[in-house]
Amino acid sequence: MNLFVALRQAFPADLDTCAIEPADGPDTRRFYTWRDLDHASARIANLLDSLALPPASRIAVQVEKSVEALLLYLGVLRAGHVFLPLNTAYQAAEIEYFIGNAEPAVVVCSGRNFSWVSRLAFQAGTTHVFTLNDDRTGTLLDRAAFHADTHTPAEKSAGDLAAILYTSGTTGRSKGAMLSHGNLLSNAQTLKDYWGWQAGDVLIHALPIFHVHGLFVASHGALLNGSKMIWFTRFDPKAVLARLPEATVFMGVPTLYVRLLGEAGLTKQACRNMRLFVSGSAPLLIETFNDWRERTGHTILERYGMSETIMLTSNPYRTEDGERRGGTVGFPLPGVGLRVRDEQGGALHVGEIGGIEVRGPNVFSGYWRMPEKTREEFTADGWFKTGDVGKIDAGGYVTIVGRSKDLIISGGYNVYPAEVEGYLNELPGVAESAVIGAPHPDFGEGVLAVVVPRAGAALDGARLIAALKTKIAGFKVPKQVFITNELPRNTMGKVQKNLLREQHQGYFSA
Ligand code: MLC
Ligand code: AMP
Repeated sequence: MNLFVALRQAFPADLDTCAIEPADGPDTRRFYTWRDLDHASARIANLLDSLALPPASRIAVQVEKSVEALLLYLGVLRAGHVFLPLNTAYQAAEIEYFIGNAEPAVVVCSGRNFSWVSRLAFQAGTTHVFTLNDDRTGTLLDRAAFHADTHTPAEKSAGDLAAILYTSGTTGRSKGAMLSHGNLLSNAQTLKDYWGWQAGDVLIHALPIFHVHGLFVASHGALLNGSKMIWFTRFDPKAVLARLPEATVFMGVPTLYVRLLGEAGLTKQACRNMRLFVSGSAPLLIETFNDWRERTGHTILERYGMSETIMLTSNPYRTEDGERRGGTVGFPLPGVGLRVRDEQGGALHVGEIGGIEVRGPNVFSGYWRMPEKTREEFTADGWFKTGDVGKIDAGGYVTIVGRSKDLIISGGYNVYPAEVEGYLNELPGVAESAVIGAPHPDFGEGVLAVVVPRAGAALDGARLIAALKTKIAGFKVPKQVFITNELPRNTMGKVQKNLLREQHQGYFSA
């Protein structure tokens, strides 16, 4: 079934009630009814139909968060094309790669980026570039306004592609994880049940909508339950706190919880109507888990997932299913298989640490146009190797203890050291570099770089940082660069990042 059809069927009978209430942005007096969602997504789908694109065309979207951006997602599903969201922090070199690799038929960008994005898009063979700004202006909506507000959704089967999410590789370039209508719908239905979504729920939506957490887990959750969303275009802890008494569900990466805890107004009283706080995308520190319980009386439910699989595990919602255990990511979700294997692929005993492998209706079909990479990431018997390292205890709780992939997660965003090192090494005077993560009180992990100058070159860390900021997304840029004469290497010549991590582990906390 087309995912859009399932979401649309979940709309409440009274289409004139509020579906989305903007809590910030240009016009907070305006709100969106379920009928508005239906009509606006129909107009966008009709516009896409009018372009006579090949079936399952990629629609690449790099726009600021807005309700209209979500409507564009729904319109793309409705028309049967493939949604390709892109982080607004990505700059030209990053966008050039995504567009070149995905070959989208349509690109939607914000008006202020039109000149450079459209140049890259047309070079890559894209035929249509529209603009969409966060104040409801832009050519996309101008054009959609001429189209009918009814639309028969494209027929889709479970295996048909619905979205591509780019996720960086350990080595080499980003890979597009291909997610189908069936992947997304089955996972959304599982979470609706497992997290006890109920009548009267109201979700505070304060995450970006270009990644799994905000776009799928949060939005699908509310839509599939016909629940209202209080919609923030950016996370501001004070503003979120002010609306908390009206809400029942909140989802965030750990940084959002850390920042909310920094607000004196976070009290049991402020959370009096809340039913569920969900955390994920990065490890939630046990201190944050405990402090939250102390301050609010609520136990955060931590879950674990990834772009390739959407949600994999969750702590229980209902007490009869068990307690929510801090420091763990709970149990594999119903229908999800999860096992832990040693480096040779051998089975491990309860409590032993190894690579986490998964399978289930939520697991993606492969990386866009990378059959080799896809094969490498699946075992011979069809399990996906997550690259996360963990264990399962006797009670079935899964704990993630680390990652075999060289990945830093900063504030819920993934940073691949190899990518940042590649950019650093191209800067004048740099001989080589090593990028590492160090514990960070706000972001969980913060990015640091250690750089070796070329013979005779005098390097300045601040200059290197400034140069990187013009090339790659800001969250990937090291917060500090250390200049050194040589990198520590083992006898095989491999850089010993563990030594660098030890050396700099106190940098952000000091
Ligand atoms: C912003 N900055 C960051 C950063 N976010 N630096 C490191 N890590 C981050 N995450 C930097 C910017 O580059 C900028 O630097 C400065 O901080 C201010 O930018 P900002 O945009 O104003 O920051 P802020 O609004 O404070 O953003 C912080 C944040 C945001 C935590 C609200 O990062 C965020 O929304 N994170 C959520 C990410 C998310 O949704 N992840 C889910 C992935 S899905 P300068 O130097 O220019 O000032 C997934 C699967 C799963 O992982 O399981 O869910
Ligand atoms: P992404 O590729 O952006 O989807 O990021 C997925 C990765 O985020 C996973 O492979 C994990 O390493 C990490 N992750 C997600 N949720 C959690 C969690 N609750 N605890 C620890 N790591 C997590």
